[in-house]
Amino acid sequence: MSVDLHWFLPTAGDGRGIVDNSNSSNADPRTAGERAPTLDYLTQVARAAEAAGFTGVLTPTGTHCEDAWLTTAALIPLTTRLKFLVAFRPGAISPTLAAQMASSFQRLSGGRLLLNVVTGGDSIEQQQFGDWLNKDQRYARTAEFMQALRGTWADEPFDFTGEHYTLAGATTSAPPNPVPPLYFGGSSAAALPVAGAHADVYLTWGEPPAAVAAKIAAVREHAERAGRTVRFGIRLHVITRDTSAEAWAVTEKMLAGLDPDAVAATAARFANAESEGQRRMTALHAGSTANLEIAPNLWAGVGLVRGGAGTALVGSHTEVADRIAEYHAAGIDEFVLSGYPHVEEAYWFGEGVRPILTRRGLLSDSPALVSA
Ligand code: FMN
Repeated sequence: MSVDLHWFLPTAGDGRGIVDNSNSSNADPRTAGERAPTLDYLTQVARAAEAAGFTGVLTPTGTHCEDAWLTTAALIPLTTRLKFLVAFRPGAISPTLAAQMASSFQRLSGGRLLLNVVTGGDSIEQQQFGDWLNKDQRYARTAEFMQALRGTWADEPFDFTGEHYTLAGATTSAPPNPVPPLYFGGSSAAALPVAGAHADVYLTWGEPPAAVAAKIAAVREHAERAGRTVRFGIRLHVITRDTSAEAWAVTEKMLAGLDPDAVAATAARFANAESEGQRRMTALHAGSTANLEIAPNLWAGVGLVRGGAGTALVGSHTEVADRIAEYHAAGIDEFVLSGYPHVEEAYWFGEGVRPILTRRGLLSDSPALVSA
C-alpha cells in the first residue's frame, strides 16, 4: 500500500514563524505572517508543492482567508498537474451551484479538483455567512448536501426531498470527469456517522497515533453499517531537517518568537471551543509551552497560536518518514502537510523525506524533483 502526499496553500498569509491559517472567526493579528497571500506568492507555493512531488494542495475556507474556489481557479493555468483540495461550506452554497462549479472546475483544470466539505465548527463564523443552524443540524444538512451533490452529478436530472433541501430536476450541463472525491473533517459525535455514510476520505487533525487509530475504528464502524469503505487522511505540519537537532532547533526559534500574550489569547479563545476537533487539539498543549512533544516526533507547539491543525512532525528526514509509516500502519493513506514558510518547507520535505518514503515502497510514484 502507498500513501498520497498533499501540501497546503496558505491563503491567509505565510511567514517564518507560526501563522494562524485556521478557520478562526477572530484570528489574532499578532499571528499574521509577513508574506501576504498574493497570487504571485501563492503561485510560488503551488509550484514548490508541484516540484516537490505533492499530489495536491489543501486550500482552506473561512472569512479569514481568500476564497478557495477563486484562488485555486486562478492557479490552474499557473500549474501543470497539481490537484486542488478546495474546502467549502455546504451552509453557504446551494448543492446544485456547488455541483456546477465542481463540474466546470474539472473541465477547466483537466480533472484536478478534490473537495473538502466543511460543516463548520464555529457558530459565530457560520452566522457571518448567514447560517444560524446549530452544529447537529449542520451535520444533518451536510449529509443531505453530499447526497444532493452526487445526485446532481448523475446523468439524469435529480429530484431530492430532505429536511434542508428540496431539489427538482437538479443537473449540470455535463457531469464532472472525474467526479471529485469528497473529503470531510469533524470529530463530533454527529460527524462520524455522516463521514461513514457519505465521505470518500475522512480527515483528522494530527492527534497522536493511538487517538487517530481510535477515530479510524469509529468511522470504519459507521461506514461498514452503511455498506461502504472510507479512506483516511491526516493534517499535520512538518519540520524536517538533515538531523533531529536541527529540526528541534527550529521549534525553539519558533517558540522564542511567540508573543506570550498571543499564546494566552489563543488559549482563552479556544477554552470553550464549540468544535470538538478544536477542543481535542487545544487539549494537547493546554496553553503551556512545557512538554510539547506529546508523542515521538509530534510537537503540539503550532496550536499555541494557531487554530485548527496544531501539531507538527518534527525530526530528521528518517524520523519523519518513520512517523508517516507509523500513521500509515494505523490506517492513514493521505497526508496533508504544511510547514512555515510553505515554499521552503515543501522543498525540505520533497528533497529529504520523499526519497526515503520512495525507497521504502510507500509512494506509488516517484517523480524526480522537477524545477518549478
Ligand atoms: N473548517 C473550516 O472552517 N475551514 C477549513 O478550511 C477547515 N479545514 C479543515 C481541514 C481538516 C483537515 C479538518 C480535520 C477540519 C477542517 N475544518 C475546517 C473543520 C471541520 O471541517 C469541521 O467542520 C469543524 O471542525 C467541526 O468539527 P467538529 O465536529 O470537530 O466540531
